Amino acid sequence: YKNPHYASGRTTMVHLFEWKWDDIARECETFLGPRGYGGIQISPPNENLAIWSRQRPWWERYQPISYRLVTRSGNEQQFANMVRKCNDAGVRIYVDAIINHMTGTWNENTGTGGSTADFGNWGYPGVPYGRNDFNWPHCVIQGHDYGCCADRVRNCELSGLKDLNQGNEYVRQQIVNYMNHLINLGVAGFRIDAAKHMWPGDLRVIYDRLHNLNTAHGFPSGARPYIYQEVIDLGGEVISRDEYTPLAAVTEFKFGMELSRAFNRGNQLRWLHNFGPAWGLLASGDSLTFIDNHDNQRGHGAGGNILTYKNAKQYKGAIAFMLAHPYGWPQLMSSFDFHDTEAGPPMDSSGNIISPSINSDQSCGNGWICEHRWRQIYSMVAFRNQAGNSALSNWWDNGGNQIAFCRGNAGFVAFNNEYWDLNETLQTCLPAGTYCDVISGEKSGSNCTGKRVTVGGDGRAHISLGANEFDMVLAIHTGPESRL
Ligand code: LAG
Ligand code: CA
Repeated sequence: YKNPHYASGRTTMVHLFEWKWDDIARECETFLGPRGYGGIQISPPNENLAIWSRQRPWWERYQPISYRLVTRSGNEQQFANMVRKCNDAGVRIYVDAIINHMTGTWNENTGTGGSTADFGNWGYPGVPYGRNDFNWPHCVIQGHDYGCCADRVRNCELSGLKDLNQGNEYVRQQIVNYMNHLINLGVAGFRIDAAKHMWPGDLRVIYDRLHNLNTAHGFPSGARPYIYQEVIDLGGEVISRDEYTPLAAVTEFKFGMELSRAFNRGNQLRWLHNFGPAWGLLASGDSLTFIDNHDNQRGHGAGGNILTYKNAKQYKGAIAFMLAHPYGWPQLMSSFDFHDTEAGPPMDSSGNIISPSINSDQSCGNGWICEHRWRQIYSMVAFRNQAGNSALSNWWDNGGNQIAFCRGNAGFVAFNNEYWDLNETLQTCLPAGTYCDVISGEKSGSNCTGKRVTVGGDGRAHISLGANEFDMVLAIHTGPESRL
């Protein structure tokens, strides 16, 4: 369950938060496939409660009302078409699976596909679920439960969301049927929402009943789905991420927290020389890594001081470090613009999501940020693909906030997070030649639109990164995007 089954040479996925299936299909063919992206985490595809009383917030999608594939992102036919087109473009689809709970209690009770719920009787006829399928006696998780009481964290309600009993054989089978339906449609794996709130033993039973990935979508025979479990473990709680790594991969929230701190100048970049398990992070192969996610970019979930698109120079620095560094399996965030932390995606007055528009410089409009279309970000995806599994070498730092390192003989990256310029002759480990920096610009025919770096026969090159430049990173590599 720890292999993402990317198409060969691909390494990185992006969370297209609240995107519609038709838009994702097009994005796979026109951008993500050609640019070397490996996969996409999509928003939950199963029917959710439509919460008009709160202006259709983004979080209504975390309140399932049935397992029918009908949401604001599209219907089952559009879903199937998306998965087919993305797999054909070499881009895998990973589903955000909400299997811990159903909805909370609201005055309105109609789902995005027309299903209803009878909250007072724990009734979800669209599945169907009834009273016996939920944990009993009814209780709600309190803050202090996280420090003492694993059974309450797993058997009581998370934010008042009706808590399914995954120990119940009927419930298990409904969940397995839902996930297998998605596997049959060609998805490559799952994010397990709120995994901390379910018993590892129950999850193991569910995972082991999942089908192999669909060979008609290009997966090798016998391939198991990639599973990354959302467990927020920053230490100090009774439930640990280590209870979940024997099952499958786990989201490593410490990763983005530490890199956000460092690139926010709360810690010197030089200390990153041994970033990884020495910092208390999970083993690399167990670790789904990211800077921000849909929760902590808006202060939900673990919250904290996390870098986002709103702090672009520091954010692009942290993302470049994530993608240049060999640790973990990286995931990028692709956001819609928000000011109100509860607001849903760009939508019209009927609640329909408005598609992103694409500007002439490849960036997005209509309220979509599309970080994955920022040159400094997609260029580092290509860098990571080129670096493959080569080791980090030739670490250099100035004793403070200027660092540089190589990835084998395939890539070189430098960072300047000081208030003064970086001007050094450094070992790049690359073959002699001329390279375009893929951060300040890109290769255009036989020219560079940004900086040009000349590597000598000894692998050394003069590197300059001004403190006041638009970006704090310089990156060159042996792929066709950089080598002249
Ligand atoms: C998650 N991971 O464990 C998701 O990443 C996170 O986005 C989900 O919370 C949560 N677990 C449940 O799947 C989000 C919002 C919550 C929201 C919840 C359900 O962060 O704020 O709760 O989705 O929509 C909302 C209200 C609560 C209310 C609850 C139940 O904010 O006040 O009690 O709905 O009606
Ligand atoms: Ca639970």
